[in-house]
Amino acid sequence: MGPGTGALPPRAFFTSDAASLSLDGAWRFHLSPSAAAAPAGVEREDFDDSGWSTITVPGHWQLQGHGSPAYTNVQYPFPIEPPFVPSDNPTGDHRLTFDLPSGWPSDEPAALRFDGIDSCGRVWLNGAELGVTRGSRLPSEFEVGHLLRPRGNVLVVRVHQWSSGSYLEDQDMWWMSGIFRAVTLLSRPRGGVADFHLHASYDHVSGLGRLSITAAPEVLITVPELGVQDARSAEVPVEPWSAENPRLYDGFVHTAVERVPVRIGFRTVAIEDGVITINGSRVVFRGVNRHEHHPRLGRAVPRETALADVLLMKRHNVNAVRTSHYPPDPHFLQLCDEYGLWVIDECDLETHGFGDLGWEGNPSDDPRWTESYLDRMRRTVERDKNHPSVVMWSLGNEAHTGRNLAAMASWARDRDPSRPVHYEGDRECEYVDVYSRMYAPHEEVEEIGRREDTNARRRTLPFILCEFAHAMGNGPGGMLEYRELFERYRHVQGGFIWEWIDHGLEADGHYAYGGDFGEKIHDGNFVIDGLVFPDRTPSPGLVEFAKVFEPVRITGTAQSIRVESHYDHVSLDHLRFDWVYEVDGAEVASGSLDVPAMTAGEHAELQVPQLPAASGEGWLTVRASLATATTWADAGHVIAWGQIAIAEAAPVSPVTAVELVGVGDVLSLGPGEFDPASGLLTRIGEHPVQGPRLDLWRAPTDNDRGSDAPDDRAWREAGLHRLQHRVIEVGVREKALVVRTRVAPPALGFGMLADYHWTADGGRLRLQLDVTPDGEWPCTLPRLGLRLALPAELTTVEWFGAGPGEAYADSRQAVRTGRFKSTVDDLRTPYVFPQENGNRADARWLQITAGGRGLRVSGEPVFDFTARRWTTEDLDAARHPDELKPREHVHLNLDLAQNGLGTASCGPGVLPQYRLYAQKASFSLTFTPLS
Ligand code: IPT
Repeated sequence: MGPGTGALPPRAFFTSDAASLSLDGAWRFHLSPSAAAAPAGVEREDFDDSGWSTITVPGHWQLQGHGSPAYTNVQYPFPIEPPFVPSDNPTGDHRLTFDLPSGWPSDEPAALRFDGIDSCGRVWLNGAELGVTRGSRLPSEFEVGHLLRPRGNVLVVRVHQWSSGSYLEDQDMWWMSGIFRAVTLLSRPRGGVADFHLHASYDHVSGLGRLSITAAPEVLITVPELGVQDARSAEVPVEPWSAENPRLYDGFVHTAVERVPVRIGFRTVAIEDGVITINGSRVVFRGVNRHEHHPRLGRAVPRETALADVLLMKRHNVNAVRTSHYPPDPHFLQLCDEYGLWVIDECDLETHGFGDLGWEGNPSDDPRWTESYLDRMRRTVERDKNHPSVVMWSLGNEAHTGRNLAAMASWARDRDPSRPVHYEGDRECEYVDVYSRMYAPHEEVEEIGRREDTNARRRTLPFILCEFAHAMGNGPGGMLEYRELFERYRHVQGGFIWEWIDHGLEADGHYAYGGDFGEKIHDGNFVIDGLVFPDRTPSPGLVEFAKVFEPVRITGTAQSIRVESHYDHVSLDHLRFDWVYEVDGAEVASGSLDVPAMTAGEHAELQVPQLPAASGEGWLTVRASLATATTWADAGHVIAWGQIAIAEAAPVSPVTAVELVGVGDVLSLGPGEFDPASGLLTRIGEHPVQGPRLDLWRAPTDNDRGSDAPDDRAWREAGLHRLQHRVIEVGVREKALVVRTRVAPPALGFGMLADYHWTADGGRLRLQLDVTPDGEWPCTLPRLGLRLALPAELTTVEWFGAGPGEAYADSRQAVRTGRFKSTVDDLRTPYVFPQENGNRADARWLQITAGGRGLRVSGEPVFDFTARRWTTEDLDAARHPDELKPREHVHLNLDLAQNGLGTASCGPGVLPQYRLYAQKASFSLTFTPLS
């Protein structure tokens, strides 16, 4: 249960001008099913590995053809009897023979550094044992200078999948093993920079940066730009570092024999009156939890992928990252320094599975584990202490509470008083500096905001949501209401969405999740809960995040435009403001807007520009975009936007009942033909159709399926997925066709009376649907609307309404009113686990066509629609998107409403104002065939 053995004391991660050699690449590899079955003598230099396969280091063996990944969330996939692990402990032997580059200083010490081995590695160089690593996502260094020779060095690492360390690494992610981060040989010259701790604070009152270095006496710092030369400390006027303006000063930490390039950011983190401030200003974390994940490489995330994450975050208004639940690859933090992200750096620690035993035997309070806990914290803090981006230390995740955590906190505070300590599991806040909760519903956050907490200590602390708005599948809903709380209460300082990326792994033509590798114990698709898909395509959830958390808010009336800055540090000088005026979705004028200089947090009221008179629905869209390119986006990248309603729609002439119903084998009315028995529309103009019929069902989302009392269970118990339609009457009135039905689930007594009232004038057909609940409804409704089947070739979709993306009642900030064009295929959001998706909201009209022929639907005034090539039942039944095969129709849903999304897969459900209840309702649409 101890930490590893033989390693050098932890120190800062840096590169220098001293010699170094990357040992990444192809290694010899052999996997044994257990430690006992592993070959003897692998450490010997003359061991014959010629029959072994090769493996790429860094990498996981399970993703390179040896064994398979396995996913569990909370449960340990082995019996809980710490520190023992299964005898069937997959063991991977890795061997590499390497030469030193010419000029390697052979008489100097050298360190062999492993940035991450999962979960435990025993290391030999040239036959000599160096020690054992534990702490998968933490570095280990071994002294090897005395063992090196110019040619033919033999490095051997025996990695066990399971070790006592596994008990501390029960994070919600794939179990995958191996040397998954870089291996480097570093010359460590005598008299060089062994380690250093840079302190770079900023005094926002004086504007001075204070720089000092804690290190061996011969270590000095030079920052040419600041005129700092061979110093140990300095005080100079500087521009501060912030996530919004990540100003870095390049310098060198040096001794007579070694020079280490450093990038210095001056900033001061403080807690003042229960509020976290940075450089004197309150900050709001608009954050995400980031696991390291790549769909083919797992946690062996290449640098360009880490950069892709940072760029995507910056472009979507993310300003903070919690490195859940372990320190990331060290290069990620360099990117955070450079591009500007606040970081909560979390230690590699989670013992969640003990929760299933009521925390009986939890290592967090067991003194036998103290050294392991402290070791992990030391290695986190020492490695990452010089990063300006790191503004808080986190002890770990879901390890309950106990003395070992308290010991980590006090060690960290002692070692680095410049950063607050975070840990969500300390619910009483006995040893943390920040009160943190995960998935607290809005009302709880509101209570915390009002300082109504019964716990006196917590009432004095800043509050953050270290996890909120679970981004599993379609959702999360309710982000806007969280933002409102972050703005209402100064000490409620934002949060971190769970989570950044879906951990899907490429396999069998789709993204695999738990169970897809035949695991006996697994947690299904709970690992697919990110704002980006496994290939990092932004999901609608990320687009919504970017809008909800935009740092500038633009609102207004027909007279005035309000621009609010929600930046914490920078002014609006880097933005330009442009406007476009559209009438019925067509641009009629545009221009740029003069916005006065504004510092962080200010607002201004501006006059609406002179707009041309035009008849129709007029919307003014104002966009704030980057005036010049930054390191993370081009000039013109839109940071924020707002839409202001200027003119109302011109009235459309209503359909007046003029056509007579024709009675024969079919009933005919205007452009429509109906089946006399069912009353269903069978043809409109030249197009055969089926429907429209009342529809209340949707393919449950992960959030519908979540929680202890999931909505989808109530819906299925109410039979909403198998409603039966009984025709009460197909009534021919003179100028109307009235179809009265009762729609109800089998075996149950309640239902819905649905009356269809059809009228026509010339080429248009109008439907009024009236629904009336019959009996007591036990649950909410997934949707209330109509479905109809159209010819498969109608795949071009155009609409005037909200777009371009999908939108639901509680996740619809990111859509704007406009005219949009797409295809049935592109309307789909291919969630890794199939579920309801693709709803387009508030359509005034919709045209679904092929070569200009097809159908137009108009609302009174609006409707939502979803179009797909399969049925809702197909979608409900599918477990992976590639199971969905186009049917012989395009299926179109036209909805009055859908239930909101919520975030019940982990967290609060749909907020009351977004729930859809069975109640009396009327819904009218006009259908026009296009030919
Ligand atoms: C929370 C975990 O911290 C996180 O790792 C993840 O598992 C998340 O849940 C769900 O996806 S813990 C939970 C008990 C709220």
